[in-house]
Amino acid sequence: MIAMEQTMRWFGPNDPVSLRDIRQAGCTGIVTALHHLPVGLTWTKEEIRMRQAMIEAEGMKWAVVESLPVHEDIKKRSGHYQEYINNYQESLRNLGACGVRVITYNFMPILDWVRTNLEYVVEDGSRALRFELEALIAFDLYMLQRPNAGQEYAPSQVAMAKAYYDALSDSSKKELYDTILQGLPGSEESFTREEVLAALNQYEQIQPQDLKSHLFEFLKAVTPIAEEAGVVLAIHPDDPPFSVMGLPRIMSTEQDITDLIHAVPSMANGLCFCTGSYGARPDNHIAEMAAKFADRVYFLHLRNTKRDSEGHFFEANHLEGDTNLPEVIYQMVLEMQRRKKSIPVRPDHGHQMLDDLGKKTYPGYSAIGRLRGLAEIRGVEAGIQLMLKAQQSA
Ligand code: DNO
Repeated sequence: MIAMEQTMRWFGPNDPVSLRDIRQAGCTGIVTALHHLPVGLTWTKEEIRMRQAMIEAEGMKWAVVESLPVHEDIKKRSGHYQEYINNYQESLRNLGACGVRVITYNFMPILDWVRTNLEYVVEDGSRALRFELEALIAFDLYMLQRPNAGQEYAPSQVAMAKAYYDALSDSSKKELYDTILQGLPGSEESFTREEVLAALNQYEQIQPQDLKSHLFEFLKAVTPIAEEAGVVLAIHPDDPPFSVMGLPRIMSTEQDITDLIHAVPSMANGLCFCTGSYGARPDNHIAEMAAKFADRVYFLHLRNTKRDSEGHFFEANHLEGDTNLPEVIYQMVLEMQRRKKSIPVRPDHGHQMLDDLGKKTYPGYSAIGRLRGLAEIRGVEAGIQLMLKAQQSA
């Protein structure tokens, strides 16, 4: 029976988790990107092959690109967007020529994922990433001081955020600030207040439907090239799956996925199905979505979240939390048999635990927590396969 291709994300030669570590976790595939190249530049075959050679020297293959980032000009459809689309097309051709076939990207303006606490202590002493709505609102209103932000929140939310902010010590304020403005995962850069305000301001006139149409225009330009090059695109959802700091968000719900496929039916237009991102919304029914869009899932991020009624959530262990991951894995096992092809999966984040508690790691990407997640995922999949085989022979 065809099984999922087990992968982990690797941030490149500076990642404290080595390729050897990932191999020992049982992976055959690597998920990585050319993080050292500025966003928008073409990825040349030479650069791609250099990275591939490092991975292959450790007995694995470069299974998925995460991410081939989309330049802000493309999202805003302004400035040099046409040139950046040309570069993107060229990068797809080069990746295809080198045999790297799954390309993850996202269409979140300015910031990638956002959390307000990177060291939330769970009751077993491990650490997880957490999102507190009032912390984000406090940041927006009292630290960033984004003009007009006050009008976007309900008075009760403002009151909660004010109380939250007033209770913070100076060092906690600084920590909150740094946490939210982390920049992209895998990078150390973060942004200044002025830079963020200027960037946010450029999205002032861009409504969600505008951003959506910019995404569809982008896909209309790149999917024909992807088809020719033999690669598929996999869009990562918004994380968290709702608007932050007034920014438009357009890949958060089941309807968003339906619109995406409807606008650009090419089979090169697919999904990175991230259960942790979609799962932070109570109105997303993850297992049903996995079944409905199974044929478009080209990459699977398995992660769980535990929500509370106030809009906060933290990243729970893979088999705990609000999402039933075995149900999702079951849908993917069925899909792989239909497609007669493996789907790459990675444990998306893990708790910082055991020896890793004393180490400096990329938030969410310490080795041992992900190893636990992957081992659990692998076990669930093996059980499902056994059950299906027994059903078939009955
Ligand atoms: C966070 C990740 C995201 C993801 C990008 C894909 O840990 O899941 O940063 O890599 O959004 O483009």
